[in-house]
Amino acid sequence: MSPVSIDRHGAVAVITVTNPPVNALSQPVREGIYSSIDVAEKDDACSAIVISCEGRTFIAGADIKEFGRPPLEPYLPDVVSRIENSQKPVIAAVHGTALGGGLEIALGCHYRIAESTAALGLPEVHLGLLPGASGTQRLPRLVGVPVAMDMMLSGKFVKAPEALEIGLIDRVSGVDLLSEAIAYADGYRGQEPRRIRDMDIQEVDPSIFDVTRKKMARRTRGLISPGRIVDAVEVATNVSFDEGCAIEREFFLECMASQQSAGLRHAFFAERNVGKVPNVAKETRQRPIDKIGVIGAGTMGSGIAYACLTSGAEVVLLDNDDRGLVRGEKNIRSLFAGGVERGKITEEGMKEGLQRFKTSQNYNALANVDLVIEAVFESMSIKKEVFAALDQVVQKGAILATNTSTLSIDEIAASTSRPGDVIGLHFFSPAHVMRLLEIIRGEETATDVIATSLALAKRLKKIGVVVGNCYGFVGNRMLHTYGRENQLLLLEGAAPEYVDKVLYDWGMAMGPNAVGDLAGLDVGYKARQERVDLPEDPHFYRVADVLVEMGRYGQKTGKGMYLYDAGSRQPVVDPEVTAIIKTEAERLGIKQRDISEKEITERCIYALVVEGARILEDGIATRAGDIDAVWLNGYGFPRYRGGPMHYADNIGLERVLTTVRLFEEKFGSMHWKPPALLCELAASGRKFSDLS
Ligand code: T1G
Repeated sequence: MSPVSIDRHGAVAVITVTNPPVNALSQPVREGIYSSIDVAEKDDACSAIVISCEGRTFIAGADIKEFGRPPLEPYLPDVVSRIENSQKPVIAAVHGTALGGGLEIALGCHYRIAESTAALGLPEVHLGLLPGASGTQRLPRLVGVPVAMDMMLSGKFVKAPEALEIGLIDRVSGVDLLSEAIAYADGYRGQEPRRIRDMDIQEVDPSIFDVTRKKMARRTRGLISPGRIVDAVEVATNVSFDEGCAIEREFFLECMASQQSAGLRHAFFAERNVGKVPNVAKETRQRPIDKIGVIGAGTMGSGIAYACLTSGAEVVLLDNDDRGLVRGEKNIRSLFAGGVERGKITEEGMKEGLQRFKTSQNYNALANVDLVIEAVFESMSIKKEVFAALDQVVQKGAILATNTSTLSIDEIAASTSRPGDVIGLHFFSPAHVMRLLEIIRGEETATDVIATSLALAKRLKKIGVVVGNCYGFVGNRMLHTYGRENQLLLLEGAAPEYVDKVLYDWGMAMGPNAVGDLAGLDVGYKARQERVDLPEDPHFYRVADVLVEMGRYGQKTGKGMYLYDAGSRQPVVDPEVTAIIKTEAERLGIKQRDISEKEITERCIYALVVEGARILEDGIATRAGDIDAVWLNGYGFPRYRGGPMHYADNIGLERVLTTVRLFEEKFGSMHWKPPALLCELAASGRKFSDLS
């Protein structure tokens, strides 16, 4: 049965797309729209046409699931042209989000009417693409070059009222979109349809294209499609519409074939698959999470409290130190003020949010909350005390969550009489910004507590990844190996600034040494002191340990791996650190040498892949894509590379294994013994992505 139907309302034919969940333009949808236009044109009783959608949204784009496979006719540009060449006026009735190919379908229509809550956009750039159904040629004609380029380069969704202002739509509907669209279409009966392809592009200063390229270069370093978007729009100002469409097609196919687009498309689906947790059915009843208690008013606690407040929850922030509590409240108020300044929230929203916010120094204030998130000092004994106290005070059925970044959930749960209600909610700093939320299930964590935690992540607009309970869970367990290789490379002769530059140029948001100084070298140091399972390796994190023991914690002390001028976060190379590393290497009998960029990249990134494979073997992550989602959203891994596991799949696991074996020979089996899973997949020519 076709996902596209057509019926007539008076003299207006209504073409309806029904292809849940988002009316994506799969081949049957494209075929259905194309043939329905034919039918409507042949119907003498029809004088105008409406294209509308069932369900929660207008067409949200091409069907991304079809990408990477041989394209099937009718191709989307041809469907859009078919609409535009209709002799009868075609009106797009937009609700929800008209995105990508969906907006291009609407641009092929002669007029556009949208609900006031609708949004429209061309977010292809987030998939390493550019609009591929003539959007780069029609949009500038309709809204002008600057607005069109901004929409396509940012991928932003434009809300209906603004869309009306810029001329992207012609009308904002009232409550009944479809009947208004039919009446609106009826008003155009007999008139020559207005085709965007016939519009001229508003004159622009040609320098706008190079200015835009320069402005974008830093933000989109290494990406292909943003540049191609600018090229396509520049072409639109110089050649005919048809020539422009042909050039756009070339650019589109080039981007579609790129590993960057494959990586970004993998990221898109990986972040949507994280919510599919074995033995946690989608329909699992959730517990309420409207009243949230946060314990610990430090940077993390106040950031978590702010994130919960902006999600609409009531929040009580608790701290046993009154000055700490004052600082926490002050931080929350300044976060709200910052949000208003940046236009993220309104003054009204801030006022309303602060009305839902309370502070207390008494656990009784948490008696009736639905969820407690503990964010106190990373010490097991302190956390156990906190949870024992919560167990006495908080109402039955409430969820008791810890924001620990490495400690055992089971051990913390054991300090309560209700381990089923205990879960890990590992936020990443800054908690109100970083999208990742690691949800750590304990041995006894109840299914509905996991389901509710996933719902909380969605409500906080975070990527909630359910992971198992082990030291460091997924992200930090892997970060430990990445940091280990960085530290060893320093001893072996690679300067901190060299390692950082190589990995930054490779795509990481920041080099590991700059990250260490930012987070505080003392944080990792304390965590290592608490560990009982560290390998007997005198080289292990030696440089970081020596610096911390010298009081060099990083930015917070003005020096760490680098020097920092007062008030500056700009790392400055410190010759003293070079000397410290050299002395330490000599003491350990390590002969320093020149190290290639390739070795630095492979040792740091393959360390992640090896640990990721071990995490899959241990069942700590459900699927390789979950590990990618963690590293893309919590650790600044370059999104266009899809995450460490996708990157390894792209390299080919046989090649990865060969290099890992070389490292094992050179550096020993303690860190580089190839995981059985990696050997198995490499031997059978499979990928990590074949596992899930
Ligand atoms: N194709 C296939 N599946 C899609 C999809 C798409 N375009 N968009 C969403 N889904 C699935 C998604 O995988 C999930 O599936 C379910 O829908 C709900 O999604 C030629 C080339 C529309 C704002 O980039 O931004 O058109 O997990 O969890 O939070 O120029 O989905 O339930 O099985 O995200 O309410 C351009 C991508 C494509 C829009 C809804 N369009 N989608 O958000 O739900 S390229 C996009 C979104 C293109 C043309 C080019 C969001 C949303 P499952 P969800 P949501």
